[in-house]
Amino acid sequence: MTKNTVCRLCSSCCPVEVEVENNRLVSATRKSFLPGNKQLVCPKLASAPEIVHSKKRLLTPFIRKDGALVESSWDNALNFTAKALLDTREKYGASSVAWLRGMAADWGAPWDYAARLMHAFGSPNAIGNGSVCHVAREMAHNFTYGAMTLPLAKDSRCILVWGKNDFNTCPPAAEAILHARQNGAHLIVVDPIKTRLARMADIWLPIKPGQDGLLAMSMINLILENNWFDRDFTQNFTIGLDRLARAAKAFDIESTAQSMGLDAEKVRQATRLYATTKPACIVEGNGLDMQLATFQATRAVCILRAITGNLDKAGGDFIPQPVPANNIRLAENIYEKEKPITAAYPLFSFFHPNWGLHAQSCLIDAILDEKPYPIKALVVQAGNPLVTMADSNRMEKALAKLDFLAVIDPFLTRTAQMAAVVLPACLCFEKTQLNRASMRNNLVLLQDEVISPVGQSRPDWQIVFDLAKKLGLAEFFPWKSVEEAIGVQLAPSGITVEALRKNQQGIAAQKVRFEKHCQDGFATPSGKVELFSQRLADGGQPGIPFENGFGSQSVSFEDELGREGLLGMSGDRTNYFTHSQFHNVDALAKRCPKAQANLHKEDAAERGIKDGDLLKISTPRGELTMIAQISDAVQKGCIQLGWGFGDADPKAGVNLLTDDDLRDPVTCTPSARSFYCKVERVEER
Ligand SMILES: Nc1nc2c(c(=O)[nH]1)N[C@H]1C(S)=C(S)[C@@H](COP(=O)(O)OP(=O)(O)OC[C@H]3O[C@@H](n4cnc5c(=O)[nH]c(N)nc54)[C@H](O)[C@@H]3O)O[C@H]1N2
Ligand SMILES: Nc1nc2c(c(=O)[nH]1)N[C@H]1C(S)=C(S)[C@@H](COP(=O)(O)OP(=O)(O)OC[C@H]3O[C@@H](n4cnc5c(=O)[nH]c(N)nc54)[C@H](O)[C@@H]3O)O[C@H]1N2
Ligand code: SF4
Ligand SMILES: [Mo]
Repeated sequence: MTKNTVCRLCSSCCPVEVEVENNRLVSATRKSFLPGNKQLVCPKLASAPEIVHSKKRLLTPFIRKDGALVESSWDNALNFTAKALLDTREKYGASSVAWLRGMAADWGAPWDYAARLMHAFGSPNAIGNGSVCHVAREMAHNFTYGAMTLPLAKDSRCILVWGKNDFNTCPPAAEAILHARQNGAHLIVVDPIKTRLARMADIWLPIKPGQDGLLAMSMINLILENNWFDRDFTQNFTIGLDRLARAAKAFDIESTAQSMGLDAEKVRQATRLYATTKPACIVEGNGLDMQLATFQATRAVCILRAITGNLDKAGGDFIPQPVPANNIRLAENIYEKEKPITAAYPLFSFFHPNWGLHAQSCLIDAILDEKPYPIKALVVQAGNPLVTMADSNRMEKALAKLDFLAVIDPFLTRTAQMAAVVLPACLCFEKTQLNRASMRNNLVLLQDEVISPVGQSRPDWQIVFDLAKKLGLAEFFPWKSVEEAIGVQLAPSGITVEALRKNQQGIAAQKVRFEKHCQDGFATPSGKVELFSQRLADGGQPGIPFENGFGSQSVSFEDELGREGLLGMSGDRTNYFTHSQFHNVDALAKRCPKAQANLHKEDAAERGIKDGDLLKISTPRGELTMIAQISDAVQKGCIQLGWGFGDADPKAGVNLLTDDDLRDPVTCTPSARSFYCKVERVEER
């Protein structure tokens, strides 16, 4: 039987059609606007049946007894968890209990339920991982023009891809770029790695990692000095142009090119092409995340969109039209009563009504250093922080120090192996939930249950509702089914679950409108695009990006290892895996069985390294081993370290090397993406 749902095996949230036989997933196909022979294939989706029906799935809850995890009934496991959380509240107060969600729960309403549960329990500390991902960038957009733009690449004439690798990480976005390219659109790529997109670009700017703020400010300067900006739009709809122009003068391309490792003339060409082709859009990605100046660098990129007049135009950068929905968190009440552990990052913590708290490194501070106060019990939902959070050794100490750890996951991850209770969660095809990714802009799609839960696993929503009952909080979860809860959330849109099941392509909530600012202004305090932000200045941050200079430190361990070391980069996200996930799936693992370190032939020769040698790579935080591969995609001086292998191979986790001490002052982002490291050969192939 053919059914429709949304795949959530990675954060791309693709609408898919699946074949189901006898309650087993048989195959799954991504829906695409391209004809079949031009569509990109997602290997993870192709392996969905193997992932879902894997022998490694957790089929029952587990409780730790005499040091070992033993099978348990749901009732016992939930009672055990509830008792631990209630005892902790009794002893140390409700705020000493925290909930951490990983990326498999973002864009998902189940995360709203977990936050609601924590708030009802009395703790403000429902924490997400957005400081290393999308939310830090979303804040920069928000502070510039009131919303995070969506690049309309498919209809664009010039696409500037900035730190995004869509062929591997988001096939629908890659298809949009391919389509535009076939229609003659220009393509510019800013990426230290020669990705597939970089190979097909008109201009590739192989920037040195962590220098994006320099490049964006240099481009702003070039655009203003050469009059390549949109005078009408800038005059009518922005504030702070003169101050921006003054600040940008410090970023003259002749003086910045060398630090970025770029050719000044090429930057000039790229800037001119981007600024003078209309409409143009910027597709930005995780390459801008995990930097010590993530916030300001992203804001500078946002300003490029504004001064070139591409905001909210067809083929430009669209200001989304979110679907109206009820916010079911209880946050307003809780933050007034209880300061969250992320309070040192107030601008980031409270900038958005839905996103909640994302300065995730604060959680580790609170466990280990008991600052601003101790966290004693933790529930981890849909994340594997032991592998994915910066500085794994520090993370491991923190997890070991907790009085209580519960993990909600479909698999026994390394994080789950440290837990007192493990609750088996369903994967995306086994549950119905609202998927908020499409709801950011107009469309409601139902992620619908297409097979029933594997083993005794339960959907996240049900685990939260059941735990609420055990905690005496049933009154906050009066809904008898997830459909009823979704009905409450969607009420303001007038869209119902019933209607969504009938309209499997989704339901649009409103008519698409361009250039909404002409009528409505922008959703910022001034109603304009804030090149200068008084809100930031009032919060003690530069009102114009890099107004006080670029700063001397942009990557970790430069002082310690900058001379002898190579610049380590966390990558590549291959399209076989999602972070630490699916390395346990044979069909995918055999495509890429071992973590590889890709490096330039000259760096390899200097160190006597050949293809296939075993390398030891170290920083002051720790060391790992990977297999050397000489690659023409990597610049001299850099080494690209395979990402996400730390669950399958504890010795190959990139975060063994990363630092969590230095952070972006606005978003608490550590530099987990780029860091100097020492590279040695330990064994010949
Ligand atoms: N297959 C797969 N798909 C995924 C995921 C996955 O793990 N696997 N993860 C999902 C998630 S949570 C996310 S956030 C997205 C991320 O998806 P993307 O945004 O595409 O992120 P990455 O592939 O990590 O990095 C994008 C590019 O940034 C480049 N880069 C690295 N450092 C820098 C830098 O300093 N400056 C610039 N300009 N570029 C740099 C990298 O070389 C890479 O080509 O993918 C999602 N989709
Ligand atoms: N050095 C470095 N660090 C990074 C990154 C990097 O590129 N370099 N990337 C960063 C980014 S962008 C992100 S988003 C984070 C990702 O960090 P995590 O969220 O920790 O990443 P995953 O390894 O994908 O872990 C997701 C977990 O959720 C489980 N899961 C899957 N589906 C479900 C579900 O429906 N319900 C539940 N309860 N569990 C489910 C999976 O089995 C898996 O264990 O890592 C960040 N850390
Ligand atoms: S890219 Fe693949 S794994 Fe990710 S949501 Fe889309 S179909 Fe699923
Ligand atoms: Mo992410």
